[in-house]
Amino acid sequence: DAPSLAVVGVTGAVGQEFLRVLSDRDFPYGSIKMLASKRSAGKHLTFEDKDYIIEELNQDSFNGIDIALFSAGGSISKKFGPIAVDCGSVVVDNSSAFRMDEKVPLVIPEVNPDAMAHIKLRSGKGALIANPNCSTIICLMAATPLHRHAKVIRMVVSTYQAASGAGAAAMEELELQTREVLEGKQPTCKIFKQQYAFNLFSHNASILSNGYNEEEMKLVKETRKIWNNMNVKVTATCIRVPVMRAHAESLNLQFEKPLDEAEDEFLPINTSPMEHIADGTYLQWNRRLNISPMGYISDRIDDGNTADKMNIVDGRYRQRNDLPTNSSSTRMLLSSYHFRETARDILKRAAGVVVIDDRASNLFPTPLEVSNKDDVAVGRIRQDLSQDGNHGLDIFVCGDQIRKGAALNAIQIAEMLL
Ligand code: 11C
Repeated sequence: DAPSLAVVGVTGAVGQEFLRVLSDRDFPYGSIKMLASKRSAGKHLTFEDKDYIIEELNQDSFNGIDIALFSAGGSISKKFGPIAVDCGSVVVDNSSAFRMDEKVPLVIPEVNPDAMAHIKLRSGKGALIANPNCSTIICLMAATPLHRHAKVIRMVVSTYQAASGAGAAAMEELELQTREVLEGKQPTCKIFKQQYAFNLFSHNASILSNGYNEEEMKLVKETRKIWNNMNVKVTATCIRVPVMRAHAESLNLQFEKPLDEAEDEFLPINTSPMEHIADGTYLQWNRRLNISPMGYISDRIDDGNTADKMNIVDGRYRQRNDLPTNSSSTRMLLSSYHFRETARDILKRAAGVVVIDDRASNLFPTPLEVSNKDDVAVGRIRQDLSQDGNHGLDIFVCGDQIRKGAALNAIQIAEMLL
């Protein structure tokens, strides 16, 4: 039967998004407990046409709860996370409280699902799973597919972070300040110490003794843990920009092996695809290939489903069924091709990633474009000219901070538990 859920911090920006994502994804649940602080306790909330009364979080909140989704800040997680675990719940925690705890998996489902493979629902033992920081999730959604191919040895991250990362009150402050400045009034500065509207500033996290702020060090430490690679070199500069809810990040990557950026249209019509893709690395059966329409490979290849086979005849992408239709002969045909693996192809195939990279129109990812969307968008894909031998790449990434950066990632983790 469907799991019983608890949402801790249900009135916050991420708490509210948990509910939207649960509903959007038809997450199966037997019951949901809506938990918040004393301030919100007793208020009513409607979710999927049902009325709920928000309950005050307390020691007994987790009896009978299978999955507890926490987003109420680090101190609440530290206090109540272990209580929920003792009750046998699996806690998916959005705070930084347990991320660097060796015993707690830090998971992005598209990146390191294996890290939580040992955790089971209703095993009699509860467990904690940490959701990474939003900047790390958005960064690694784009960097990991490339890392799998050419191994990232150094990464320079510059962030442009939205108000939502600092919570619903910061979003309200940005809106209020924007109005105030336009009306010629003094902006109200409560959440941030300085004017936010029409400005930007170094991320508000505390500055550490090494000169980095905590947000920057999260990118360093969480990347190492998620990639299970203590040697990857990461440096970051995190900036708060007056954008409502999606973060942008510039990534400069240095690879151990060469990795081309590649042009979209490298397979001309009327020439043998063999010749044009033989210079690359490999084609793996059952992978999605993306080459633009008009004769370029563009279909999804699904093993066992002939209708979706890649059809290339005389260098042209043909309509379905031009190719031998039984699976093994098609497989032989395809395996004779060598597909050139490039950064753009890799990103286009990556789960949870969309490529927006229209150089001709100067159209690339924007925070507005990805707001309220699940996928992380990547563009400005280009070779880093300062590095020799195609060992460097620059990309620009945008992702919805509240969604993939927080609530969606947590609920994908919960889905893996099912
Ligand atoms: C931001 N990522 O955008 C931060 C806030 O470790 O979960 C979230 C801090 C955290 O400001």
